[in-house]
Amino acid sequence: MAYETIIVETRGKVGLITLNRPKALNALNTQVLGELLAATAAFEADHGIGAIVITGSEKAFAAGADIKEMQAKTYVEAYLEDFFSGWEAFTRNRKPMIAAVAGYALGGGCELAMMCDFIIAADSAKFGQPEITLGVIPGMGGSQRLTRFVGKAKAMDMCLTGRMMDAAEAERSGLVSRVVPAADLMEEAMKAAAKIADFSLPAVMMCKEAVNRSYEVTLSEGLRFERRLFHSMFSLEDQKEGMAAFAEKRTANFRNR
Ligand code: CO8
Repeated sequence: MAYETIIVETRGKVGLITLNRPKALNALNTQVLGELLAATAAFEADHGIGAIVITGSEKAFAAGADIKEMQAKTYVEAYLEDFFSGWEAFTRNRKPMIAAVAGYALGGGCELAMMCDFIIAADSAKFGQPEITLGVIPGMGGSQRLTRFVGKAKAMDMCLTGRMMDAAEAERSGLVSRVVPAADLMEEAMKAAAKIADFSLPAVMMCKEAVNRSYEVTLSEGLRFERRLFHSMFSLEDQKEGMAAFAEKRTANFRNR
């Protein structure tokens, strides 16, 4: 597929997607969503890919949903087309996705970053849910995911005032996993992705599934789910290899990666 709003590359076992609408600060429109879904689906189907990195530009990861595209929509249009429900499909990707964020991650941009499995931020990153300034509220999960990640106080503050959080505050608040100098962002994100991609793919995918489950169910159900997955792993060749390699003091040579 020829992409117009994203750049798709493969670096070793890592799939790299760069949002590429520089004139609109990578605003997320219907075309971007369609292309992101197609690109991630292709990486999902490619057994050579073990992790995905999604990034934007130095100035903006993404400055939100495309305001100009949605501005004139009526309620009926938004409802009938279930506007932006496609993002739910994006979150069903099973391989790990890292958001490498520099510059603005606002509105849908912040929400896209939160749909990834973790966020590595450049020290230039700015996160925000400024929808309130447009007379609306977050519509791609911001009110729900941000609250789970940073807690009610910060989420209310961000969503009600529309203020931005810098990278240091985002790290303190648990929104991002690490902050790195802007110049090192891509190297760090690609290194993290390559490391993940070098592990056993079924173990990595089950690990992602288990952590995500903790957001959906009670602790006892989550623990049960984790244990069932854990038990099932004793059927993996990679479990035998990983544990044998430890005992033999050598590097594991996982078959499924
Ligand atoms: N949508 C469309 N175009 C945008 C967007 C956007 N979100 N953000 C920036 N642009 C465009 C600008 O219009 C401008 O275009 P042009 O050159 O043609 O005028 C170009 O990008 C550059 O932007 P600026 O000149 O504004 O650049 P600045 O450096 O001065 O400012 C900012 C950068 C602060 C990021 C500023 O662009 C800004 O405030 N952008 C909007 C941020 C925002 O409000 N985002 C939230 C959008 S709403 C949203 O995401 C809701 C998601 C849920 C919807 C789900 C529905 C079901």
